[in-house]
Amino acid sequence: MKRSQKLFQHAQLVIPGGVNSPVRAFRAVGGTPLFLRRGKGAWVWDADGNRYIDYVGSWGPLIAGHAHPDVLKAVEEAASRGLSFGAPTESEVEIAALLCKLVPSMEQVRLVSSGTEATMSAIRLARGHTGRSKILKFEGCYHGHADSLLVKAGSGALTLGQPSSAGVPAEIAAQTIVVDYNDIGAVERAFQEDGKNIAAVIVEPVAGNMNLVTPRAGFLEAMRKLCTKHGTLLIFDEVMTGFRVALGGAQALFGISPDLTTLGKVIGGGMPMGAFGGCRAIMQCIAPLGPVYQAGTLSGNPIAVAAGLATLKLVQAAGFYERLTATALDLCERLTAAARQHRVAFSAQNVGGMFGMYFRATPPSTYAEVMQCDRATFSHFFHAMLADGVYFAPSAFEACFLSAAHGAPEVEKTIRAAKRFFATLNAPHST
Ligand code: KE4
Repeated sequence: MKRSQKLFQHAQLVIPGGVNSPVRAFRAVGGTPLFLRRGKGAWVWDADGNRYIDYVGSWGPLIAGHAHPDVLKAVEEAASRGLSFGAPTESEVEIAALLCKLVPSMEQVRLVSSGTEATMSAIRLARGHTGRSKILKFEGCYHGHADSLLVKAGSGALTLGQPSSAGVPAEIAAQTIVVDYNDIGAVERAFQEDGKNIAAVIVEPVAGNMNLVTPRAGFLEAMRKLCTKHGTLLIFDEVMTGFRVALGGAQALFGISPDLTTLGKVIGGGMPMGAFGGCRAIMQCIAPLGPVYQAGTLSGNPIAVAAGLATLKLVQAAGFYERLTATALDLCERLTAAARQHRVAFSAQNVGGMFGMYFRATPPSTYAEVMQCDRATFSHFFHAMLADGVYFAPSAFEACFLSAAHGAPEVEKTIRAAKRFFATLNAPHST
């Protein structure tokens, strides 16, 4: 028996579902989740010593590649001085100043330990600042697992077919208005009905939790105008897109300034880190200055900050995002061409260093279109590629991620494996 299978058997005795985050369980694609043991650059090795090109990258954080020497050196140096103090440290000021410089819509930022903490805190801040209770989110968008946001969520909630979680009181869910992504008319109607009660709109400026769905032209701009008109705070949840689609995130790509931004993943370089920030007038509402309470034992943890600072230094290198985007585009174009060669209904697209693949002739632009994708074929594709040494996200509802360490050899190997799979789909049946 493979070591991953043995480990999974044991894990299921002591951890619910054998995993510490549902999407890792391979429930959407079937089979036994890989237990990974090592990563280096674009590659990971499982508990049986098999190696794979990694297009998950810990769901986005490993944009510099696994075990980057600069990141490891920074972590080792910080760790040698102690792991945590529960007191302010110089490096927290350094990373806060850097985040505000790179994301100019933020005049101040508060560090936390996960994307969920960042969005949960941003929602509470928006409610405290506006005195309003309602929030508006989009079906298929995932903003972590805080109660108010687990309503028609994406990612693992969508993968498991439980978009609205048990355990969220109806009274809390009732404060969350959910409309279709890319449907600005629905947003306008929600504001007409309830605008004065909406504290915040929270949106993934590029959706990455119902697979990758890009905003239609004018969608984000219209939302910005509506929020300004109604005194509602616009929250860009850039936990995934921040430092992933561009140096300044999606807000830099689209030239739109949200009122609050949430960050995570890349800013921790693989260590637990999240952040939320905005203009000073709003951030002053946060304790200890203001009435909106928010706290965390390991917030701004020196080791996580060291990994984040080292990663943020690497992504500021000249041409970093141009190269990352070019590799992602090349991969998507060649996957699409290979599928077309074998008459397979498949499409792929990227935004910066994140990409989506769909067993559908064209990329979806709405949740309904995402649900039309052929999930069964995706599962076959996933396992065929895994057997060929390529590790994609184990769900048709997740985006995939490239690192700076992915290059021509990885793309070539991926395309060869994909061609082998596509060839099996419409192969003439041998009689
Ligand atoms: P975390 O609490 O998992 O650090 O961040 C929550 C979150 C918030 N906002 C966005 C846009 C996110 O994508 C996420 C988390 N993303 C998923 C991947 N789709 C994390 C993977 C997982 O849940 O294991």
